[in-house]
Amino acid sequence: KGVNVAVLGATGQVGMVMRRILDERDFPVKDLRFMASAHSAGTVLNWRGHDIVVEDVAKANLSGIDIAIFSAGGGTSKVWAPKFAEAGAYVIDNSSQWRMHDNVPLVVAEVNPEDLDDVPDRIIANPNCTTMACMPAMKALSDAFGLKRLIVSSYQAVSGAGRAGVLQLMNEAKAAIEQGADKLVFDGSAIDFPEPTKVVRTIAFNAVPFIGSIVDDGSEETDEEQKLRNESRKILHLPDLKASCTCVRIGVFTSHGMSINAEFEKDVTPDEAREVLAKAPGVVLDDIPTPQLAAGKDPSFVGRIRQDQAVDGKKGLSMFITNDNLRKGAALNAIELAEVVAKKHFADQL
Ligand code: 11C
Repeated sequence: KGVNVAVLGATGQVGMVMRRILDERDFPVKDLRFMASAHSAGTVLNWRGHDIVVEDVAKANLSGIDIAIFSAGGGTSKVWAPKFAEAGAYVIDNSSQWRMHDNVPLVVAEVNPEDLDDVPDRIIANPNCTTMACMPAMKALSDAFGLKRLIVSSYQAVSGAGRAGVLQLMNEAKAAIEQGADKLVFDGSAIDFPEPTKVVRTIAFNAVPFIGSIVDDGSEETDEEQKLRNESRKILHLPDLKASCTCVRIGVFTSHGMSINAEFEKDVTPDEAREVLAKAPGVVLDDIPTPQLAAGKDPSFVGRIRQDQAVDGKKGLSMFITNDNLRKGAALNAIELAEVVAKKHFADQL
């Protein structure tokens, strides 16, 4: 009994969290295969007491896989998602490669699961972690008050840039502590930091307003900034939603934070918003929601809800949201989508 699952990108940071969550949620696995590029193939990973050898995806036999969960980057996904789908698997992809394709549903499990009713190409996309963090709260508020406009500033963790981002923060923080970090109080160049290896500027004790790459459309936005607008429109079924985002990396290991100014069709007070959010799936209210509070947990923590004083009347709210970018922002939502697919398409195997 159960479904045959493959995880592509199993040795990466998100892959590791996927392996952990498949176990934690007791996903109905019949056979589990781990795959990666040739570089990581041959690694042995333990899952529930069994050693599983990571297969080189280029040499793997793709037949018999029911659900493949990918977290291996857009380039890998572009090549391999259609091949896995052709071999009969439903592919749940964590990269940005397929998110905006018409035939590919882009789904947050508690927000728009109905979009999984039609999966014409057998490829399903998992949203970007910044979008994911905002969606459960924005969906609930939008249903109640009619969301019109979103202005978001992100405070993103280094694990969003992969293990290399984590190591950069570690190495820079160590160098700063060894040299007397508080010299930075009076002189930003007082510490001899190692050359940045992943985040484009020093990230320890710093904030870097640049994530992803500049889009070649004249907007001077980064692709990370555009994802929030484009993905929110698709997930919330609000094609005309006005949205703009400034994405900033900060020296936090895990959990992205989002400062949000949202404008609505109807009047809404902070108390009314809290009442709606208290009932919203995937949302937990907290007075001072911090990334450390969210790291290792599932919900989006929402707090500091205020009337937005820059919007006339009572049609605007300001708030802060934080969510674990590796769990709900990546691995957890992918596995929640796999659970829906398993129930819908492989019910006879469960
Ligand atoms: C970051 N959000 O924090 C990015 C990582 O489109 O899936 C994930 C990028 C994506 O750098």
